[in-house]
Amino acid sequence: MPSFSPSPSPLGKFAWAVAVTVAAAASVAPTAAYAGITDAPRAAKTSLSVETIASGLVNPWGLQFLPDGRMLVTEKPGRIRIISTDGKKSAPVSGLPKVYARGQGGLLDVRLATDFASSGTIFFSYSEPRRGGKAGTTVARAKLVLDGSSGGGRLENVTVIYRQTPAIRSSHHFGSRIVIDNEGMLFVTTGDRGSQSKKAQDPSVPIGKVLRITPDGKPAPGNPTKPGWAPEVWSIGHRNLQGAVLDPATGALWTVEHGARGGDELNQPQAGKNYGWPVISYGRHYSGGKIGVGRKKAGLEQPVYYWDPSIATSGLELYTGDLFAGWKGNLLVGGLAGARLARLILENGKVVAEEKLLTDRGDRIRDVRQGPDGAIYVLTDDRTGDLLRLTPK
Ligand SMILES: [Ca+2]
Repeated sequence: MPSFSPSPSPLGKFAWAVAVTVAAAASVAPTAAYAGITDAPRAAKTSLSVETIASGLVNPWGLQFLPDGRMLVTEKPGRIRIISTDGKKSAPVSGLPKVYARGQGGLLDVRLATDFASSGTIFFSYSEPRRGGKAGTTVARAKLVLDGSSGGGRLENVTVIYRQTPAIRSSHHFGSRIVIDNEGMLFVTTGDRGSQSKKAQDPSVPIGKVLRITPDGKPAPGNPTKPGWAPEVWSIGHRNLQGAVLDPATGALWTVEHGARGGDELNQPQAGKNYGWPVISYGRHYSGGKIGVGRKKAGLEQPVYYWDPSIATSGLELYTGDLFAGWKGNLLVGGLAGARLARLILENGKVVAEEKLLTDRGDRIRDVRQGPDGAIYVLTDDRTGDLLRLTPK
């Protein structure tokens, strides 16, 4: 299916909207015939109830459920708060390191260790201030000690386990999500730091990569062993990955990454493969210029799906619950500039239909997680961001 390329003229957005409307009218339901990788047929519409659980969160970035149903939320300026099931926000968890809270930088993702219930161990990623005004993505491990009386907590034994190098003087493209795989290893997504896109093709440098490390930050066993590859590198050629999720049934990793204009991608990164940035892309530079050699090149992977116009992909979840009938196995993608939650229906690893949810609110969606109740929880990116709970209406 040919993609529609919006023109940079003021009429471009309008023309795109017309094209989408026409495409939707032509194919209302997913059909086996659809074999494209963008603008999938529109999925059946879901009616949602949207409940604001908590508000006034400062640029919340990462959401994680505790075993008791409460939630950890990171705020980009460098705080973790614990949110009770009825929406009460704790004081900031104490003991966090200083973060580089500028531009896209700050406290990013948080993830519970698989043995959290007994160990209290969490992992978190952040933009770390480095020497000379530089910064880089860093992953730390700590013990979260919950305080029953205040509803808050503190971090103990904070240990940096991994530092992306080299540090760069830039506040752009830090990634970063943490996903724990079925072997207990950590996938960590990074970004190309904006000014370092060529390094995304250099497998010896952990910039513009998916990384896979042990809980101690060492290269994970089973990583690709290819000449010139740093041992922690899983896949290369990525621009800025702010969404990642594991398919627990297959162990496969799914990621979304910000492209340039019109080139946001969904990928299923596999060991040792090259996902193309900045040699191939469906997007164009924001200046309008062509990227690399075009859309395809032998030896470079194609995305599973891409968005044109870009929605500015952030959080990514794979739905496994029962509350939303028929959603099992769907991917949910938060869009920042796109101000939506995209629901992708997959068949045989391909996107066959897409639904655009929450489009009437104008919220930038930063993270999306399935709760223990099967409801969907999203964080909106704003100086006074919200934690929303979505259920079927
Ligand atoms: Ca790509």
